[in-house]
Amino acid sequence: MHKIVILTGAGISAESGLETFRAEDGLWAQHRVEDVATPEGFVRDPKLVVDFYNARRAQAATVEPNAAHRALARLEAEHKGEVIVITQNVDDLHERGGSRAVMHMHGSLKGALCAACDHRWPAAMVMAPGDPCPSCAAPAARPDIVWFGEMPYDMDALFDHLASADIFGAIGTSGNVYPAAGFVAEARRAGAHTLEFNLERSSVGSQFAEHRTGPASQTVTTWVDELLSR
Ligand code: BJW
Repeated sequence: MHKIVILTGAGISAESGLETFRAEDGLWAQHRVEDVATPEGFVRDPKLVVDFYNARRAQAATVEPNAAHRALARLEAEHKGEVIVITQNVDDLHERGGSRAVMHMHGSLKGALCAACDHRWPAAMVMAPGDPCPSCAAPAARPDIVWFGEMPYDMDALFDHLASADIFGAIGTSGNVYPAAGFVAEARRAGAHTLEFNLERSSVGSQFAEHRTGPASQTVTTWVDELLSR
C-alpha cells in the first residue's frame, strides 16, 4: 500500500484565519524575524518573544480547522497505507481536524521548554519571562518553538519517512526555510511522486512533478477525494 508523506506550512492554516509569515502583510512584515524567532532575540528581549507567542497562542485557540485539515484526517482514516503529516506549523489545527500521525518539526504553541535543562511541558496559556522550569527550577521557561539556527525536532524519523514515501505532498509552504525546503529532493531520491499544493509556485516549485494551484481547502479536498475513489 502506498505510503503518503505530507509536509504542511502556514498556507494550510491561512483559510482558518492564521497569518502566514512571508505574505506582504504577514508575520514577518509586522515583526523582525531576528527579534522574535531566534535564540539571540530571546536572550536580548525575552518579554517581546514571550508576548509574541502568547498572542499567537491566544489567536490559535480562537480559530477552527478548515476543509484541508479535515481532508488530510479523512485520508489518514480511509487510505489503506500509512499517512504521515509533517507540519512546520505550531498551531494544533491538524490534531483538532482529526489527524493523529502529526509531527511538529518546528515545535508547538502548546509546549514550554526549559532553556537551561531542555525539559518540556505543556505551556500555560499566558507564559511570563522567567517562569520556573518544573524540573530544574531555573527561571528559564521559553516557548517550545524551533527558532532559526536551532535543530528541528525528530529529524532522523522525518528523513526515514521521506526515504520510504511513495507520495510526497507539500501544502502551503513557500520553500524558503531549510531543512523542510529540501524534503522534496529527498522524496524524489526515494522515488516518490511529488505534488505541490499552493496559490503559486514555491521557491522549490520546479522540483515537484505535479502542481495543484489554488486554495488548499479546495485543492487538497479534491485530491483526497480522487485518491480515495481510485
Ligand atoms: C497557501 C494559501 C492557501 C497561502 N492555500 N497555499 C541551507 C540548508 C540547511 C539550513 C539552512 C540553509 N540555509 C540556511 C539555513 C538555516 C535556516 C534557514 O532555512 N534559513 C532560511 C531563511 C534560508 N534554517 C534553520 O535555522 C532551521 N534549522 C536548521 O537548519 O538546523 C540545522 C539543520 C541543517 C540540516 C538538516 C537538519 C538541521 C530551523 C528553522 C526554524 C524555522 N522557524 C520558523 C519560526 C518558528 C515557528 C513559528 O514561530 O511559527 O518557522 S520561521 C517560519 O518559516 C516558521 C515556519 O514554519 C517556516 C516556514 O514558513 P512557511 O510555512 O513556508 O510559511 P510562508 O509564509 O513562508 O509561506 C506560506 C505559503 O503558503 C506561501 O507559499 C503561500 O503562497 C501559501 N499559501 N495561503 C495554499 N489558502
